[in-house]
Amino acid sequence: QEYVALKLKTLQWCEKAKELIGDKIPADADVYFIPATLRPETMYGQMAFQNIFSPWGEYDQVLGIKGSDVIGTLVHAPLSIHEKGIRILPMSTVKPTKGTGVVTCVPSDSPDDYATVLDLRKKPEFYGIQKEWVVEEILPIIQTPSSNLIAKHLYETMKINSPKDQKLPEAKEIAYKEGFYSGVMIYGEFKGMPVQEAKPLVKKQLLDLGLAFNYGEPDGLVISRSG
Ligand code: ZZB
Repeated sequence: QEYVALKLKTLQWCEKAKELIGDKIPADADVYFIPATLRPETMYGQMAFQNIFSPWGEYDQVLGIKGSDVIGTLVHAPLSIHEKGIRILPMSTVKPTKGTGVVTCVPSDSPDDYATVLDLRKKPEFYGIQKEWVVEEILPIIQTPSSNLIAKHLYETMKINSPKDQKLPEAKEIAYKEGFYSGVMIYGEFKGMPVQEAKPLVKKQLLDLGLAFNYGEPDGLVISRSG
């Protein structure tokens, strides 16, 4: 899998993380969260950064910190319309075995992200988050024959009703195909261009700006892949 690994710079730690980090990380150090994506062309619509509940890998040399300890932390997301930063939020369906185990949230084009965003807004107390951290308005980025918000469209027409819905892998495949083969950019610098052409250009832009790097992962490494 040819991923793009994004560099999300930490702007402000949440209270819990501050406490745990103490003086283990110098106050002026740049700290990045690194989600892996296959859809660099959707990065304009990042509106939350989702972290796993389970502990991070053993490779963390400086300190060990759980995903749940950094929820609410403010990070800068490359190209996102939310220039003041986005909050780290929980996602119960993140796989610790894929990519870096953390993922960026694009509810316009990812059915999994759309389902999670709806659930987070429905149960903020359960997730221990503030409702305002989950932005209400979803930015349309790609027009396909069926919608300019394909994730919402599939969620509704396929009658998906939770982040754990069995129909989500199928919805993801449809969204990938439709976005790639018949999608046209309707936001950003490459507006008007087919997704197939814009994708490598957005990727190059992220790499040139030093906001991302290439990240390859053998397909076989992933344990619970769908399809
Ligand atoms: C942003 C994005 C926007 C993504 C989109 C998808 C879509 P795949 O196809 O199964 O290989 N991802 C990355 N790491 C994880 C993880 N540890 N657990 C769960 N999801 C993860 O999956 C690759 C995609 O899965 C990546 O691309 C990432 O989400 C997510 F509009 O990044 B993506 C139709 C999909 N649209």
